[in-house]
Formats: sequence, C-alpha cells, structure tokens
Amino acid sequence: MKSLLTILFVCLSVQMNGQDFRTANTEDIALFPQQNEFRNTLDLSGIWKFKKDSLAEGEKQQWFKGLSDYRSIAVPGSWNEQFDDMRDYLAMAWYEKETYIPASWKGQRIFIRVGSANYAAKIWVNGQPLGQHEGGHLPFAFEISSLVNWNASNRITIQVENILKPDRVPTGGDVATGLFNNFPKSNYDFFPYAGLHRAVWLYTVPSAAAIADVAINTGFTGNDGAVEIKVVAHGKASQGRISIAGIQAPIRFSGGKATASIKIPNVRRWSPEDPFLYTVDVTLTEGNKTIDHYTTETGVRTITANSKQILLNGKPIFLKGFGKHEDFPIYGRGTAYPVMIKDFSLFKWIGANSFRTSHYPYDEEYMRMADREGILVIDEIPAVGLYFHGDTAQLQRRQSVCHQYINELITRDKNHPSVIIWCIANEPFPAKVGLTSGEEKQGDDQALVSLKTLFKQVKTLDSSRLTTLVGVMGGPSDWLTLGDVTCVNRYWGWYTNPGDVRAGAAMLSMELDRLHQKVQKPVIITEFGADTYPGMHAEQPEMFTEEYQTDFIKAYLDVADSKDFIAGMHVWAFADFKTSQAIMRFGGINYKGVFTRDRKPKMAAHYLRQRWARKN
Ligand code: BDP
Repeated sequence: MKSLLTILFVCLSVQMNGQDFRTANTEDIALFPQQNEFRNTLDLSGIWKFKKDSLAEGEKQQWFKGLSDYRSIAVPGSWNEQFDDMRDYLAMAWYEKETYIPASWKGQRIFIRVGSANYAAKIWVNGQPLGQHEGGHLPFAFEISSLVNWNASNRITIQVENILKPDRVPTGGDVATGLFNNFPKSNYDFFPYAGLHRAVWLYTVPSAAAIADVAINTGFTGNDGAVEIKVVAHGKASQGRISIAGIQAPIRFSGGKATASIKIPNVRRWSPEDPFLYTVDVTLTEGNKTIDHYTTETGVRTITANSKQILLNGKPIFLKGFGKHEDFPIYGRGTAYPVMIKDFSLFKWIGANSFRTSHYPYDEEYMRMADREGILVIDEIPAVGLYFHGDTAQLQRRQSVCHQYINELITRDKNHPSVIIWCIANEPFPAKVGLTSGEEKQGDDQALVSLKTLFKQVKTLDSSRLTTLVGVMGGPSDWLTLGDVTCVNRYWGWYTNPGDVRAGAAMLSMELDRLHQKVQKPVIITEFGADTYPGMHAEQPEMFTEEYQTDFIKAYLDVADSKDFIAGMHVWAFADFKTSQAIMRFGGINYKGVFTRDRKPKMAAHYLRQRWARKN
C-alpha cells in the first residue's frame, strides 16, 4: 500500500513538473539524521543568502548558479517577519548556502533533509537540479552523493514558493467556501507564513549497507512488555541485532526486512505520570564487524477506545490541554527552541497533559519533547479548510496531497509514544454549513468517500493508534463517525449566542448528548474559546475581557464534567497567534490564547491552573 502510493505520487509529479526534478521519496524521511560512529550530520541552520523573485524569473535566469544582489536571512524563520517589505509576500523566493563537506564523509551516502519549506520547494546542488517537494510542514530528503564537490565549497540552492491556491492543502486563494474575507487570502485562520521554517541538514549513511527504517510497536502480556521492532535496511544487509532494556535479539534480513519480538519483563509503562523511555539500539553486522547502527527511543504503551473513553494502557485517560500553533513574533512559524521549552514548561505549570498539533505537523524536536515530558499528542496533517465541492480537478489534487501528507506524517512520527491519535482534517467543510445556527448540514457523498479513503490509508499504515477528524460547528455528524474518536470544535457563546455564556453552555450540553447518541464514541472538544484582549476587564463578564474568557472556559468544563462520554477538553488556544487581517481579527491577531503571544498568562490561564491542578 505504502509503496503503491509512493509510485502514484512520483508519476503524478513527474507528469506535472517535467523530468528535471525528482519528487522526494517518503521512505527517506523515516529516520531522523543521527550522529554516531557510522553516521554524520551537519546542521545548516544560520544565515543564508536570500532573494525575492516576484517575477518568477530566477529559474530562467539560472539563479541556481549563484545568487547576486541577495540579502541575508535566518534559517529557520519565516521571511514575512524578517523584512518589512515581505510581510504579505507569498510568491517565490530563493535561498542559498555555501558549505564544505568534511573529507571524512567520502565513501558514505550523503543526503540533504529539509525540515519544512512552506509551501513548495525545488532544490539544486552545485547548480544541478535535485528534486522538489510540495507541502510546508513535513520534511523531505534527497541523496546528493553524486553532486558533491570534494575539497571545495558546495552550493545549496532552495527555491520556495507559497502562493495561496485552491488546489493546495491547506487551501487559499479564491476558494469555493469563501468563508474567510481576509488578507492574505488563506482559507484558514493563521498567517500563511513562508520560507524555510525548520533546519536543513546534510547527513550520511554507510554506503555498503544501512538501516533505513525502524518501526516499533508496543503492547503487554501481563506485566511484561511485548515490543515488536521492524527494521528495513538498504544494501547488502544480512544480519544484525536489536537491544532494548539490556535484552538482545538477533535479526536476519530477507528482502531488506527483519523483525524482532522482544519481551521486557516487568516493563515500565509509558504514561504522562511516568514518561519512561527505553533506548532501542539497532545494529547491522557483517561477521563480527558492526557496519551500521541507529539508536532511537520508545515508550511501551497501548492506546485504545471504547464508546465513551480513551484508554491509555487499558485505563481511562482524560485529555486536558490545548490546540496551539507554531507561532512567535519575529520567528513567525520558524522553529524556536526556547519557545518550545517554554511551552512545555507552561503545559506543566497549568496542569495540561496533551495538545493537538493544530493545524499541521510540528517540528520533530517538539515530538521528541512530548515523548520525554509525557504529553499526549493529537497529530494532525495540514488539512485545514478542506472542502469537497467545486472544481473536480482541484478536489482530486487536494485529495492526493492529503494522501501524501498522511504517508509522510506516519513515516516521520510513527515511533512517538506521545502520539495517540492521528487527525486527518480540521473542520472539513460541507457545501453548506450551519455555522451560526449550529444546525447540522448534510455532507455530500463525494466528501464521505474522500474522507473514508483517508481514514483507510491511516489504518493501513498504522492500526495501533486511534484516528479522528475535527468537526466544524454545524457540520455533518456522519463524518464524525468515521474515526475512533469524535472531535468537535464548538463556539456556542462566542460566534453563536455571542455574549451569553449560559445560553451557549445550555446549547452545548444539548448538542453533545445528541451527538454522542449518534456516534457512540468518546468525544473530545478540540476547540472552545473566546478572543480576549489582555488587560481588558469588566465587573460583569463581557466579550473580549479576561473575565469573559474565564467564564466561558469554566462553563464548558462544567458541561464536560457532567457527561461521561467526554474524553478530553482542549482550549482554543494555548497562546495568541498571528493570522491574516480581517474585521474579526484585531491587529491581525487571534486573541483566543490563554497566554499572550509572548507567553504571559491571562486570567483564564490562572483559572485553568487552579482547576486542572486540583484534578491532578
Ligand atoms: C476554528 C478553527 C481555528 C480558528 C478558530 C477561531 O479551527 O483554526 O482559529 O476557529 O475562530 O474554527 O478562533
């Protein structure tokens, strides 16, 4: 299934873009680059050369032979925040970096890995076309061995382009839903930041034989951990071993694949209270000689659901947390490790145990951090603002990109114990939506088929986790029965019944009972919240004040507490974030954060801390 999809994407993209640029092979992102005695890494983060290409003439003028009249830019980072003339610029731009490659890397296979280039990228190495990738929130990699200059500098050129279009995911431009009257014209509520948002790495793997993938599945037999590890190797790998918790298991490869099943007596179960990670060491051998090794970590845990609860290691778990964004002033959507560390420390401070990677996959370090800190993750592909009516060719393009994202996301994140739910879409839209009335509209058949196909793909790639899609207010409830968990975003008391939290909460309560009766699945409210201008107060709660946000959140949590099928409450949002300009977005900011954009607590954050800490 996996390789069939890969072939399909390769064919599609060669057809569309000519023969010059290969499409990235998803299997190449299976293992994060690693430095050890057999492998090398070089992080190219830092200052790059940068040039705007508003006329899209760079390719014709061969800018890949070296940029002239360039300026400096930081990578990672969004270009929109680094230059005052680039804030709303979303078309084409070029990045270039010169680097030496250590002589000690000779004889190894050398790759480049781009963590995130939003939205579409083309790469050249030393002026030679290398490959291309679509989608701004997942990594891609290419082998560059044959293009490397030894004893001389190497020029890496990356063209990045972020034009908002209806056939892209997330969607933008003149889209059929016309939901957002905003600028820039995204079909979603966060700023369409552009650029190289995550690190770019060069890395090596041994050339004779190399570990290409490690997939870990965990379970229990009584008190023992049952760990199944599947290894894929390239080249002439015939044998090796796996070690975990001091236990060693030999592996033998057949057709490049090997599997080991290991029992860990009296296993320590991974959980938010005890996020214990076991080190998994995979070694390839030739006779007595070790020829490659790769180390990763795993938490031994299971995740299941019944009709009312989510069960971690067989016990009910209630998700307390947030939907959030990768967003910070000046960095834009660029990875900012101090912000990441701060966010995790605030999760602890406030008593949260989970978050959703709304509305796209996050930096890989974020996922490792969640594993270490015991924070549960709903991992979401960038399918926000998806719709199923209008132009059929565009619909097919969007569908095929979603399949690509699912493939890439599961390939990248499959070993994180923190990831408990795969989310295939945020608020997919039916042709008509009862946004303000809350009245349920019907989904069309085409949408149902499309969504079912995405769910099927997820389960084929990974049946060990739960699945969901996040439903929009007034959206069709038959879509919400497709996953294992039903997730809904609700704004009664904000967009509907504005100013009246009590009426909103009463509507919410009624609607949830109806919904659960239909879906018979655990329900998570993945978004609920109110825009709140920090420092604005009133004796009686009033919209936009800190009192109103606190009252709103309290009312929703009280409704949730009264229902045994609510399995989690994620406040929207963790922090204020930048979005497109619109009359509902004062200063281009969504103010629903319980922390400000620079992570200062609003009154609601203190309230949540008191409430969630009490329940811990
Ligand atoms: C929801 C979206 C989210 C928005 C939020 C809001 O999922 O991206 O930011 O509404 O309006 O519908 O604040």
